Amino acid sequence: MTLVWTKTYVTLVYSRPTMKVWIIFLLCLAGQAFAASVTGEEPIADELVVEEEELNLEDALEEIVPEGGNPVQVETGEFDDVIEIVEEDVNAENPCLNHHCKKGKVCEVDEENIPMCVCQDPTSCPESVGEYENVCATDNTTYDSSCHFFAHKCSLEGTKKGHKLHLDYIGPCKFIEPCLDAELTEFPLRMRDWLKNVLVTLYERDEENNLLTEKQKLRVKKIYENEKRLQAGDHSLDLLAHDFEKNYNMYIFPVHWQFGQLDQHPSDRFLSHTELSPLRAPLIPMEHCTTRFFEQCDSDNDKYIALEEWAKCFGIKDQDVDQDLVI
Ligand SMILES: *[C@@H]1O[C@H](CO)[C@@H](O)[C@H](O)[C@H]1NC(C)=O
Ligand SMILES: [Ca+2]
Ligand SMILES: [Ca+2]
Repeated sequence: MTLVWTKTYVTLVYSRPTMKVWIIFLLCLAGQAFAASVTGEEPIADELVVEEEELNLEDALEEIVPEGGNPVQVETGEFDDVIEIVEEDVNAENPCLNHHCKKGKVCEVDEENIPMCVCQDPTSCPESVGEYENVCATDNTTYDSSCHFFAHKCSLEGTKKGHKLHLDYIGPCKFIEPCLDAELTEFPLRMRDWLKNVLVTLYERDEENNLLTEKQKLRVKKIYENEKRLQAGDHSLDLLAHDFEKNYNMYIFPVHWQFGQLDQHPSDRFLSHTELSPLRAPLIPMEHCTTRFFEQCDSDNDKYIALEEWAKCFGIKDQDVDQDLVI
């Protein structure tokens, strides 16, 4: 199952400028390592290269990482409610040329040649060529592609059903084992370790100073240079738990950092379902505790994960939650 994660990021590699490639590649490896510790599979780096040609996850990914988005600073976009951007271009003969519509809609002109966004006919979506293009929605229905999903969601616009319908995860709907209490406690252990390793790896590869900001680098430097740091590897849960206790301080920043990467639409210290998706959607098929973990993170049940809630579910103490670390 680690492949899903791999594919997701490999596609990104080929649709972004080269500097971004590294980030994705690294995330990819890290993601594999994270997922592999559940499945018992060894991370296989070769897959990264092999899979590239078969992939056409663009649509699905657009909502995970929109165009030009730094996959680490994942820009989630309101993929259910993207603001329609209308650019005037006097030279354009086709009024639809620069008229952007949100996902699920396409531009058409009315009798007066005024462009407008209308729901896309699902049959006009490119035919999906493989299961990896499928997406599973929150109603446990598989859609051929995210295009098909958003076209359908558009047709429900204004209804309660439509409002509640979201893209849940990448891939066809499948039976996802219930997450047991004991397994749920493992999730943050591995996730924290993974976040820390992603950051350290970004730091190591940051030759051109593009992967992390100066402020972020200062924070990661301390972790990187700490001799007591637990090196990346396939560690037992006992060791991870022990390390979290012993080297607790090293985990504070990575947890804040990930929150900041997701909290961009808007950056209000709350994560919406949409903002969380770039992390959730590729993870769910591999990590059966993902949904339950993030559900229980929202301890006040308001459908948003506040910074305090986020930090708490990763085991960060109240007194260590710091807005200024979300950089
Ligand atoms: C969702 O659909 C899959 C495949 O059709 C099925 O195996 C699974 O049990 C369903 N899950 C739920 C929660 O209904
Ligand atoms: Ca937000
Ligand atoms: Ca909440």
